[in-house]
Amino acid sequence: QKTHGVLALICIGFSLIGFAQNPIIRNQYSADPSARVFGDRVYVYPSHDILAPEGVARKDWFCMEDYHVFSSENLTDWTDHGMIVQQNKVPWVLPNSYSMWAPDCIEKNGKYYFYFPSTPKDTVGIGKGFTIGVAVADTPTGPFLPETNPIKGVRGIDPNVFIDKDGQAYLYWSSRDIFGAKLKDNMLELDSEVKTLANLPSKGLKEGPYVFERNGIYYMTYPHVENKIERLEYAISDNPLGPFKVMGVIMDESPTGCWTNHHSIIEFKNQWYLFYHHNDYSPTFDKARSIRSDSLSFNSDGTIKKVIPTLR
Ligand code: FUB
Repeated sequence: QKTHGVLALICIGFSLIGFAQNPIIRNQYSADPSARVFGDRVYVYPSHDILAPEGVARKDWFCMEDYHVFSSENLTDWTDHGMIVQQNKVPWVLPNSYSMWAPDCIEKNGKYYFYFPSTPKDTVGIGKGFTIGVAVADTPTGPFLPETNPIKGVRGIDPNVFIDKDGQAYLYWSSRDIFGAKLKDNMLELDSEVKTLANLPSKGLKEGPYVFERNGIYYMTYPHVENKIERLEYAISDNPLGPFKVMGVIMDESPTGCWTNHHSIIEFKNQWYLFYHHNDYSPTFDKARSIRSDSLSFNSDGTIKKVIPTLR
């Protein structure tokens, strides 16, 4: 009796501080969650993993043809607002390339800018590989109108956008190293030289940068692979483009073998959260992933306490 009472109290406590039930999206595979607070809701823009359709996409690889957006007011009940961008409706994306990888979305002056990487039709000036484009909307759930061309000067995956307190926006992305540049006010063009961010690990940075600011500290957070599986780590700086100082681990490698992890970090109703992914619904195939969320907290010196993933 007493034990049940204690358990009930622990559960109520967990729900008050916002431990979500994991995985948080249960109607489809999802990965690479970019969470954002817009108004009084959290919106999540993930990749949408699907199983490769026979004959048109590589069976054993990542396969994505579109993006959905989800939102919640309590981090427990999630609404799927439906598809917002589809590969064959983006003028610059190579049709049926199934490579709509990790996106991000941000609000500026009442417009919502959705950044996503994919394989371009026209590889002149880009070469083989990915580039990054933008779709723009008047609300967080769309309709999003894709730009005709990708952003000039960007080659790589996993866009992340950060807007500083002075209104300056920065775009980050990966292509072995992590790169960053200022964005123009229109949020559609680079406004500076591309910088390779300094003093991050020299090996094992493949993807997934995510920048946020707290108490004047700029946190560059990223997955880092040393032994096949990605570990979420972070570095700090007093400038959004670095140089950075590597600080430590946010989340250890998955013990069950999902080799990618990709995350975002937000503050919502005075609590910080880490969004990330795992392959909960597809334990034997780690390209069909599911997004998760757990509380995250800081030590008094601004360092991040390691997050231990919660079970379902
Ligand atoms: O989802 C495809 C790729 O896997 C992402 O772009 C990476 O961050 C990794 O999660």
